Amino acid sequence: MRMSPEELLKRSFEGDLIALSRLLTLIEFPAETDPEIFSFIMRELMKRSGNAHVIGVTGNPGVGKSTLISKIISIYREKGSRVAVVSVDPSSPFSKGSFMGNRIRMQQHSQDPGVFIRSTATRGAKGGLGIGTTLLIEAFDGLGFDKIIIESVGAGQIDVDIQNVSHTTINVLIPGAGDEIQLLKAGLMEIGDIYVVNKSDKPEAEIIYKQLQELFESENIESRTGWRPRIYKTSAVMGWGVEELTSGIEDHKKYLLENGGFKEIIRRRRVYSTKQYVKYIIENYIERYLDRVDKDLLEKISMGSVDPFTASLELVKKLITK
Ligand SMILES: Nc1nc2c(ncn2[C@@H]2O[C@H](COP(=O)(O)OP(=O)(O)OP(=O)(O)O)[C@@H](O)[C@H]2O)c(=O)[nH]1
Ligand SMILES: [Mg+2]
Repeated sequence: MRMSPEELLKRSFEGDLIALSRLLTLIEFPAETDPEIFSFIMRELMKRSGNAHVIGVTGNPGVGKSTLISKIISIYREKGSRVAVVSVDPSSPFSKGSFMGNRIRMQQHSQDPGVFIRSTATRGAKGGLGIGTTLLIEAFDGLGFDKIIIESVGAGQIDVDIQNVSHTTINVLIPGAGDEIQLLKAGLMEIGDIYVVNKSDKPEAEIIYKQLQELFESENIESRTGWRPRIYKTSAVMGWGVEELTSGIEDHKKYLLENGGFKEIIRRRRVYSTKQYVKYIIENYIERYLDRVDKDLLEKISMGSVDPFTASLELVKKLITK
């Protein structure tokens, strides 16, 4: 059955799961929808968006992000907040397990109408987020979710992408994360708002916790919003320290609300999202154009009778005059 856009929105606002899934798929793949319908739907959602607290959780594969998020969800649910999770699957052959793992670790919330978990693939996009992530955030925000948690695999660093869309960025480390500490010390790593030493049921956790503490005390490090990063110790499996962590996340939200950072981050997210789409559309256009490059020129390039730079200038000139 096809639903009109009005019907789709109405049912999604009522919490109908089928309508909601359909709406989110439509938003994730905008090129497959009539542009007018798309902009109507987004307009309706964005009339209501701008209130959700976006929390980015990043960290190496297996540090316990999903397990931790599941515990954080429980605490927010006790407070009556509605929670959406966007779990970003890096879609690499090495991460097949991640996609399923994320769902399994958060399964206890699957029957709760106040929790919605959505997986999205990066589909080869650079950085840690898929192109659709920013619009999914906008949609969940407009649908009235209070907390939107993004799970993204960072390769040892907080990727810039997650900082561009999140109010609060959490970097999860585990015992033995010496490399990350080195990167932080060398100033080669973006500074997150909150650092979590997870798996602190292991005694070695104390070492990295102390190292982080020393580093942040000595260097007077601030995150990009002028906030002094906090460090928490948790054991996601045991449920230790998650209450404290969650109240730290709320302190950070309060900090942003008091100094105007909260709205500013939403504005920045929207500009960032637009730029990402412009690049995405142009890149796709160029890919299609390059697939149709004339055979003669390709032959000359591959035989070496024209150098790659000169050939590329010619191709760009042709593309622009088209
Ligand atoms: N000992 C211990 N193990 C934990 C803790 N938290 C998570 N784990 C285990 O670590 C493994 C990975 O946990 P996940 O929550 O899937 O980790 P993740 O960071 O989401 O993993 P990816 O999504 O694959 O990157 C699982 O076997 C968890 O049970 C913890 O606090 N202590
Ligand atoms: Mg996970």
